[in-house]
Amino acid sequence: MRTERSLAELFVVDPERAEALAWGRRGALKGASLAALGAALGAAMPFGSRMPGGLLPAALAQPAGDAPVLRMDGKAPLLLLGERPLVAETPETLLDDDVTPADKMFVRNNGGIPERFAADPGTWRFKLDGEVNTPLDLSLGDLEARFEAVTLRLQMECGGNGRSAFVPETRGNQWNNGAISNCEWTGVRLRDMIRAASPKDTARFTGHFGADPHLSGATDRAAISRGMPVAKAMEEHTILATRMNGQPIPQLHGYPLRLIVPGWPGSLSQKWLTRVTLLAEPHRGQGMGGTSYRLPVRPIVPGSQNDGATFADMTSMPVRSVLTNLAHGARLPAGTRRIELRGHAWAGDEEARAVHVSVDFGATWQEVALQPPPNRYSWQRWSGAAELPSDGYFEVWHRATDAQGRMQPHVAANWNPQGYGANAIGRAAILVG
Ligand SMILES: Nc1nc2c(c(=O)[nH]1)N[C@H]1C(S)=C(S)[C@@H](COP(=O)(O)O)O[C@H]1N2
Ligand SMILES: [Mo]
Repeated sequence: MRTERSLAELFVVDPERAEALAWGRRGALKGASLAALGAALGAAMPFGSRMPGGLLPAALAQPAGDAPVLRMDGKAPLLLLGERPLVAETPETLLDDDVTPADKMFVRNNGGIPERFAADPGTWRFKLDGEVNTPLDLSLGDLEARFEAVTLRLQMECGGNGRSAFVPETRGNQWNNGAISNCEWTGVRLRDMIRAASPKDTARFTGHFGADPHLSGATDRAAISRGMPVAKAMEEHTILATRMNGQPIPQLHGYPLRLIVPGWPGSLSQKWLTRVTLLAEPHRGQGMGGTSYRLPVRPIVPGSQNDGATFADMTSMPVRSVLTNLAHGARLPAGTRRIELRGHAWAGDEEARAVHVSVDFGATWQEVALQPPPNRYSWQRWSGAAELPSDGYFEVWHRATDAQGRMQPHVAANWNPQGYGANAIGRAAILVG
């Protein structure tokens, strides 16, 4: 079969270039993808004639399951991306629940974990200060007694989710699509607290502070300290959470108090929250300015140097989908002619409006069922099925569209030095027979 031959040539002649040409997965070939390629070469590609020129099969381009695994009490076997600070991503097939259980929640730390507070939430204080007439200094009891509690399912996604798709490679954790969670959070609205503090007219931005130590041990440096425009802080879904999935927040995820800023980069959702300050100018904390959580307003040359001075802060995360019932690299029994497909879709501040799937390299797409979110900022369940004409190598492509009509693009777009906002179409390679 012609496609198989050109595939083999592509691999033998120049695998690195082949990868770069294709869908943007870079890096050396790993064991599992070699095995998958071998399988793919041995298999018929029923839709091989529809494969766009220059496209590399996902079996080759995306390593499957060869990352080190997190082994930690209370956590599922997540993919370990870094140990110091601790960073781990959730494989898409572990994201099947509508509400993400604590053990399956991805981990992104920038500093250490403040163990010292785990034993004594009674001494925890939260301060709201800065451009306000009446600063607040509250215990957790005060906070829960004074302000109304709300419970919401909220997506929380790392600004760098999908980063590994950028070509050339960008700085930072090489996330696939698993830096996303959708937990049920209980807490009080930040806006109620801001109102109680009587903000001044000059209060236009926030700055967030947590108790986690800087990795260097320096006490005058924050592991991360980001901020946002007050308009986002005043949204009714921006909350200070004390409970997650009906339980105290796990220590690793911010116990006893954490900010949740749904739809925007996860870095705004400060864990181990001790203070929010209101500011007249954008906050200048760790993770603000330059190329941090900022995107080019006009595209820059991929791989070029840039200080980010003309970039804009990331706000809403872009539309994305995950496939949760079928793993990339799955092998299905010979004779399988119909596959059930399901997952979640979300779109930052927007709702997802549609999800489409394709099993013939994007030549044809079919729309699948998409549920409305149970509340704004929750991800949405999608489900459907696809028919396969025969045994062989297939790719399941899934592509979400947001309420503005924006779709996941074919490749990670708007390259930026720290690799934010990559939301390319999802592709899972499967082998039938
Ligand atoms: N105090 C503190 N808050 C933090 C971080 C951190 O390192 N320290 N990391 C942020 C980033 S970059 C992300 S993506 C999310 C990750 O939350 P999780 O580890 O609970 O999944 O927390 C955010 N809040
Ligand atoms: Mo993040």
